[in-house]
Amino acid sequence: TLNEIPILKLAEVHAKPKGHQMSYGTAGFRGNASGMDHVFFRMGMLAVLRSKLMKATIGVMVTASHNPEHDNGVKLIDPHGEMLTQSWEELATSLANVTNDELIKEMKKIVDSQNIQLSNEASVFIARDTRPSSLALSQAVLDGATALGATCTNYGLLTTPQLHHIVACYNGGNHNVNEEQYYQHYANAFKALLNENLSYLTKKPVGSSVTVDCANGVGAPKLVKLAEHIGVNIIDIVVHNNGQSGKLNENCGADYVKVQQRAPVEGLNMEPDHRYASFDGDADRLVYYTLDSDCNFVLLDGDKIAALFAVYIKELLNKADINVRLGVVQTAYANGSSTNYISTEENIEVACAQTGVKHLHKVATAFDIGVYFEANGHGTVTVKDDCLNKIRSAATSEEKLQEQKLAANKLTAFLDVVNQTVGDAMSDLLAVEAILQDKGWSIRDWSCIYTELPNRQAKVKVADRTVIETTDAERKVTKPPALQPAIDKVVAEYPCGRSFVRPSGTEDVVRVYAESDTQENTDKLAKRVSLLVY
Ligand code: NG1
Ligand code: ZN
Repeated sequence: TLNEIPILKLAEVHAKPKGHQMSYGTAGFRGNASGMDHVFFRMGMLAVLRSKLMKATIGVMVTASHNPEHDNGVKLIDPHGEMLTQSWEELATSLANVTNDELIKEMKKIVDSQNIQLSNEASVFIARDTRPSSLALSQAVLDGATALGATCTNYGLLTTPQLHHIVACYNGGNHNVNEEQYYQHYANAFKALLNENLSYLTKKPVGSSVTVDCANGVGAPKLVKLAEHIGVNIIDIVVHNNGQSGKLNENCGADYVKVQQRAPVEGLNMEPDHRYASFDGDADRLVYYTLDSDCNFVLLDGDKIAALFAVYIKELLNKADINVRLGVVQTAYANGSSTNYISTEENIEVACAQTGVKHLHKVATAFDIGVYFEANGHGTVTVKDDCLNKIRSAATSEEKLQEQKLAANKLTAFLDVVNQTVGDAMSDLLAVEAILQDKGWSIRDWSCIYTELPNRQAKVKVADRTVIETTDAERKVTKPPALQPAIDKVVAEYPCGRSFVRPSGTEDVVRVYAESDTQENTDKLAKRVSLLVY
């Protein structure tokens, strides 16, 4: 049974403000940090229930990712390091929204409906980002989890993907996993991959540095540690926006760079052809950028990272003569040129999923090897176990030629560098750096694989964004009924035109996307479609 008295006592401390309603969105609860304390407390309790049900450790991450510093958020991590299963999102939403008086009743409802054995043990891992509100809010999670008697481990500051990694490894049986082990794992995997590359000893493009804007977030101190574990003689990472002076995500970070299509305002004296990268506030997104020889800003976003990964994997599969199903998963935000390049030019299967990595992840795992990225830089590679075994055995097979074994070996090493649980800016950075190094490519060579169609993202504030409903991986509006025909009509006026609108899952806005032949046309198209939404 539930130990009601201590729960109710703590629930008073973390009382819900009247009328405050939230829902578990694309990436957990997110909003202005003030007034959200009860949500964190309750998610601590929900994590315990989930842990008892799954008989495994559950993670709770306190972060609002790329949102402004005054926001915060919380998301649960399931046993294999994946996002909370969708059917529990509703439970989370109801639990966050009941009054204090209804709290026990609501929890009992969850216990009954999910058939949870309250006598089971529970274990919860907690971590947080660097927001000023995160310490107190992670304490609220701890209070909630301990109120239900769970064993809690507080990892303090971590990037979101680090916590995913730790939860997945722990539940996989590695009970010594911790932050240090994370660095060792990725540093060793990266070094092993470079060692597979015979030309590494002679040519050394990685020797030139990569400058990383860490959005003044938790990625900064963590990336410094990772770089130390690899060694500056192997990779030279220069960390910018480390939180010493600037504000979190303000005029910097992956979201700013991607949406504004410009470099962070402070700190970078950009030089042509040098490699620059940006993380977001919790280091699960990565974008690259540089200046071309005319000093124009050139962005290499999630689409381009996906293309690089997919083509590299395809080449290694071909070289190793391994036949498996490789696919790339994108969202409607993927640039049309990237889709065309991957599917038509490179002949790799492309699927389109709904926005939100949990949707992409699911579609990706249907492939033997799935590469998924959101255009904003959140993504990774998934591999089926039997496929991984196939590649591993090819690496040592007597029947394979030396060259084929080498390629299989390299592919195994590459798959070790990516964090298969979730998009991880640090591990994706290493993967990109390793591929460029292996191919002997400059950032310019990479950016030239295809040329993006000019594109624009806009936000429209409306009274109620939920009146807009979509279908076909959010590419078409179903409600209100008159909207889609109106969009189609406008889009038809622009060469290579494409545009769609969808309600955001993380902000109270409707997002508008447009692309067409020129930036001028694209901006006009975005504006006209925005006006249709009002
Ligand atoms: P919403 O607000 O639902 O568009 C945004 C991003 C998603 C995803 C989530 C979670 C865009 C257009 N949308 O979702 O891709 O990353 O945040 O962080 O970038
Ligand atoms: Zn993030």
